[in-house]
Amino acid sequence: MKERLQELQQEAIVKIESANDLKELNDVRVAYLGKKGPITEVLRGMGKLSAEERPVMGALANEVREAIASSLEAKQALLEEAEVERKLASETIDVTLPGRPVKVGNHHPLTAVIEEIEDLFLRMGYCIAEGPEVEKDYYNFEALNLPKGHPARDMQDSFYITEEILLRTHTSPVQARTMEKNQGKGPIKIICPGKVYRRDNDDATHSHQFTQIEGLVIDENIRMSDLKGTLEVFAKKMFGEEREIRLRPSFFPFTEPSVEVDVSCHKCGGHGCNVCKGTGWIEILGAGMVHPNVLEMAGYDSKKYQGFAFGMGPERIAMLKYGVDDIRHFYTNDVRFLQQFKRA
Ligand code: FA5
Repeated sequence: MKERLQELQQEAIVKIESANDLKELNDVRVAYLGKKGPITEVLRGMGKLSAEERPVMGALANEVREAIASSLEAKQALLEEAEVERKLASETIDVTLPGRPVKVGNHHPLTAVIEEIEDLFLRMGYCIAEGPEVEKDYYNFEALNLPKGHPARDMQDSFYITEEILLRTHTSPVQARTMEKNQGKGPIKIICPGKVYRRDNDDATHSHQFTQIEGLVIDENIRMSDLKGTLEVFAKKMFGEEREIRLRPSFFPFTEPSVEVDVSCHKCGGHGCNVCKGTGWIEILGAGMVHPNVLEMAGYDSKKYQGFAFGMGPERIAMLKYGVDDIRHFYTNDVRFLQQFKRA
């Protein structure tokens, strides 16, 4: 038994020495020190030994185990060190390689223009109001003086979901909702940005889904001159201090009188060019004094309160401001286009 134990020790040490990696070393550990290993096997035969021999053999078996264990430990340390060295050699970093460029994103031009418009009106004391894009026919049309069957509904070809529900065609329903919420009392000064939908054919200046920003001011003694002054400030801040505006008579069922607002062409200064189609003016929005019927329907006393409202399309404003020739560029998300609008 003594010889067998010494033989096993030598055998194990040879195998430990020749192990090439941690896995092989572990296999040796399991083979020699495991419960089913040869040392355990030898110890099982101890029962046949005399009482004097037994402790001697037990001590020898422990020595053999410890010798194998410590040589396993030493080899493991060597192999681990070799593994670290191998990794370091294979993962050498070439610090002279050029770095990978980091792509920095920026605001979508439309978002940037909407935020610019919002900031401008917030500084003039307006609040931002929002409303649902899936809207009731009542708020989109009826509460805005457009009863069912009114011919002016054809001005905004609509996506209906049911007879009473549609995708809003403009942001004006937010005015109706806000006035109704105020229960006919007190002033209102809001702008309402948001998405709107129309069954328009997509072309260079039309999209079936686009954005609008509505403005609404309600108070006592509000006049057309307040509307004009507000829009003049807006045009100068948006397109340059030397810009002028002009109001042309128009028609919207929810405003009376109604106007289309033009701004003098920023490219030619009003002399006429390809941007303004030779007229010197560019149309930017629709506006007017809130129709008394709209005020009354929302519970406001139209003798006491007056108001003005306007609605603009930020896509068209962005097109004018940045000289974009096709509205579809805003929706096709070509990074070559989007990257040109880095904020200062
Ligand atoms: C309206 O939608 C009115 N609600 C605006 C208004 C509000 C008038 C309050 C008076 C008082 P209009 O249909 O003209 O008006 O649309 C307003 C703006 O939306 C237009 O000047 C234009 O800039 C933009 N617009 C209209 N249709 C499209 C379209 N298909 N694609 C992109 N922009 C559009």
